[in-house]
Amino acid sequence: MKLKVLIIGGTGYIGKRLVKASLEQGHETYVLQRSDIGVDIEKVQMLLSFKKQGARLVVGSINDHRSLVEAVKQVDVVICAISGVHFRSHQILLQLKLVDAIKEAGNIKRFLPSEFGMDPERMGDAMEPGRVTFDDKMVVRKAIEDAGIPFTYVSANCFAGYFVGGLCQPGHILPTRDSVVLFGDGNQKAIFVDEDDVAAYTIKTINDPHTINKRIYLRPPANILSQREVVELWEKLIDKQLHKSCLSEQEFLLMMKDKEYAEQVGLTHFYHIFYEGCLANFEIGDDAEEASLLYPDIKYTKVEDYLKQYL
Ligand code: NDP
Ligand code: GFR
Repeated sequence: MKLKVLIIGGTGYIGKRLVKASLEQGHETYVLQRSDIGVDIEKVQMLLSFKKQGARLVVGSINDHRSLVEAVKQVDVVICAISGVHFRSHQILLQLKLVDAIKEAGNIKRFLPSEFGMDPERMGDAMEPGRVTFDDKMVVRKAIEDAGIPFTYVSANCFAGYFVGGLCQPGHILPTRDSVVLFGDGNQKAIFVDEDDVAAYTIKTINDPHTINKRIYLRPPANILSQREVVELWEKLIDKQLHKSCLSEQEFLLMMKDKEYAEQVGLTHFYHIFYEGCLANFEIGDDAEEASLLYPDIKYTKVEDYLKQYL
């Protein structure tokens, strides 16, 4: 069934892929054009290109309640892909204004808040300062559920661009041909998803009754890999062995101490993923779904193929 879909944060890293996937899957796609856009030429050019591809631009601002209510009234589904990196300003909490607008409009069949990572409900014991990401996302979830808004939460695991590109090394998004530092023995399983597949799976969920008021985990089976396995796939492609060193948990925590706050946030995410294995160390319960099982028609990109672009 074709829906009317509004994407907030549509010119962002995952947002632009959500716009593309929504158009590709045949939905009437609306993109918020923020009235306070200023002289951001890249953003304006991207919005104009969305329009050329058939999207409708809706002028509004997350800080202007009336404009949000008017925008939401035009659609069936709202997806938010607002940034998660500006922790100090708690950007994620701007979504509380969106929840208010959706509640007032009263017509929304499904709201997908900006998650697309680790399941914040499972990160209650996360380390400072990275826990801010999960605490803020849980505040938004509570507001959604208190307002009785139908939702789907997408836990996308690791975006391949951030994690596969750099062979799971913080500060790197291009693969080395020399040496690599492994987290511990490098054998903790993680899960990697091409961002285009994150978007395709996300759009598949919006009119699927199986996913209403559910968490959806993206676990494409070929991409449930350890850091060591990612490195080995790269070594095979370049036909060369990398020099490998192992960073113990203690050394990692010590190294993290003298880093800037913002860098520590990302580093703690790496810690939970690659020392604790938080993405793959649990079974998906009956109260959740797994996307690659729900949507086998999505031919997802395997990590071994994703890496070829870096040759
Ligand atoms: P971006 O940093 O690309 O920002 C997305 C959008 O946020 C921007 O395009 C902009 O919307 C909007 N935005 C930024 N500042 C403001 C503001 N002050 N007021 C209103 N809107 C604002 O986001 P990402 O795509 O990197 O992150 C989206 C989600 O994905 C987050 O929840 C993040 O935690 C998660 N994520 C997960 C990763 C993973 O590996 N699993 C990796 C990276 C992110 P507009 O387009 O309207 O200008
Ligand atoms: C996997 O789940 C998540 C991942 C999540 O729930 C929230 C955020 C992330 C990303 C962040 C995106 O901003 O994990 C780390 C961070 C990306 C990042 C990559 C941060 C610091 C780095 O040095 C880095 O190196 C590739």
